Formats: sequence, C-alpha cells, structure tokens
Amino acid sequence: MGFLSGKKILVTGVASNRSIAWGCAEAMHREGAEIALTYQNDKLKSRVEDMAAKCDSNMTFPLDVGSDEDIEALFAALAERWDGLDGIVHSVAFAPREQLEGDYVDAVTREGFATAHDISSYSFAALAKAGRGMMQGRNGALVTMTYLGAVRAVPNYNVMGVAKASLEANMRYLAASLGPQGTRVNAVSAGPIRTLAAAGISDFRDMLKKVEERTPLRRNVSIEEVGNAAAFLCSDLASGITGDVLYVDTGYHILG
Ligand code: 0WD
Repeated sequence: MGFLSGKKILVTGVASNRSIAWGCAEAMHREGAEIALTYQNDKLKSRVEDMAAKCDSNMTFPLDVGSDEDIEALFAALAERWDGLDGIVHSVAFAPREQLEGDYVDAVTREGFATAHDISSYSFAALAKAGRGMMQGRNGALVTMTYLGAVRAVPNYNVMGVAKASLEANMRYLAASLGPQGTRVNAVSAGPIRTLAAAGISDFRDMLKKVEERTPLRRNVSIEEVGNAAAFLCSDLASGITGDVLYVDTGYHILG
C-alpha cells in the first residue's frame, strides 16, 4: 500500500512525458492515488488520454487556466465522478517567448508582464478557489512548481522570475487562507529540467551545464525526483508542512 492510497489528486500541466506534471502523476499513481489529468488544448488531448491510461485513469479534462469557464467546468466534471478531492498539482506556466531573452528592462512589456502573472501565478489561486469546496475537511494539499528565479535575478528568466515570486507569495496567502479548513499549500522549487516549457528560455542548455558543474550533487534533477517530492507534500506524511517552498534542485540554491 502506497502513502497516497485512497487519495484523489488532480494534476494539471501534462504536455509531454518530459513534463514535471508527468513525474508527479507517475509518482502519485505509484503511491496509490487515483489521478485525473488536464490538457491545455485539443492537440494534447489524445496524448494526455494515453498518459492517463498509464496511471489506470480515464479521467482527463480540458483546461486552459486563462479561462474561468474552463475552470468552472473542470470542477463540475470532477464533482460528478469524485465525492471529494485530496490534492491539486499546479504545474503550469507561460510567458511570451520574447520576454525570456536578453536584458530584463528591454524585454519586459505591460502585456507580457500581465500574461505571465495571469497564467503562471493567478491560475494557482483560481484553482484553489474553485477546488476548495471539494477539498474541505479532507486534509488535502495543493502543490505548485516554482524556480529559483523567484528569489534571484537569473539571466533570461526575466518576467517569469517576477511571476514566480508572485506565485510563491500567492502560495503563502493560500496556505493562510485554506489552513483552517485543513488544506495545506506548498511549492516545489525544481532545478532546471529539459521540458517543452524550458525550450522557450534562451541559453537553457548553458543553465543545465552550469548547474551540473557547480551544484553539490554535481548533476541535474529529474522529473521523477520532483514528482516524489510533490507526492510527499500531498501525502499525510507532510501533515505538518504548509506555506513552504521545498527545493528539489540537487542543492544548487545553497551556493553563493
Ligand atoms: O526547468 C524547468 N523545466 C522548471 C520548470 C524548473 C522549475 C520550475 N518549473 C515549472 C514551470 O515554470 C511550470 O510552472 O514547472 C512547471 C511545469 O513546467 P514543465 O514541466 O517544465 O513544462 P511543460 O512540460 O512544457 O509543461 C508546462 C505546460 C505547458 O506546456 P507548453 O510547453 O505548451 O507551454 O503548462 C501548460 C502547457 O501544457 N500550460 C497551460 N495549461 C493550461 N492553461 C497553459 C494554460 N493557459 N499554459 C501553459
């Protein structure tokens, strides 16, 4: 019996088998959770259905986190199948590509800033708001994915770093707000991983190489390792942890 046995968990942000969300879904399934997955658009539908099947699930739902109608429809559909919800994994982020290269002041625009914050940060609060009823009184947990660029000025990460800082503060406010109903809220700060989203960041390969050379464990982190940490945070093993950022980055963040 796994440590998530009997839990029902919604995982957003699966775009490929390299997605961090997929690492989360696999780890959570392995630990006995029932999984529901979302896909951003019709192009991803059949791929995500196949991936859900690997988790013994036929629960897949469309979700563009920029759409309130999608969010409402998602939780209505979930409520038809599940009598409650124990976990939500928020593994979604977006900023227009031209925001993620070069000098921050040159690159940032009002529109780019707004989009990055809407899709990458507000959406976490939106999911919490829509899901809180189903999570009420079940010792449930929400987990989001952040990055060191929230607290340090990382070259090229630019407005996404500002949005991640917002996401981390958002996580703390949600933890304070949902704690009284027994729901915990945390973030995993992952080291760089080659995924579709990462491909949009200029010089990402150099980032991976730099981490490998300097980080205490002298290697990059995997989606399996991030997934294991998210599974732990969603489980009762983490029952005393809320409002925290857990670094899963082979130790890179401790370096000066
Ligand atoms: O190095 C990395 N890969 C790190 C990623 C290090 C630390 C943190 N993260 C974060 C990301 O910022 C993000 O919050 O982890 C989360 C997941 O990212 P990922 O697994 O690296 O990326 P990916 O496999 O591309 O999944 C993210 C997906 C999108 O993929 P694309 O490639 O199409 O951008 O988020 C989804 C989308 O499927 N997404 C949306 N889903 C619903 N509504 C939306 C949206 N509006 N926009 C993007």
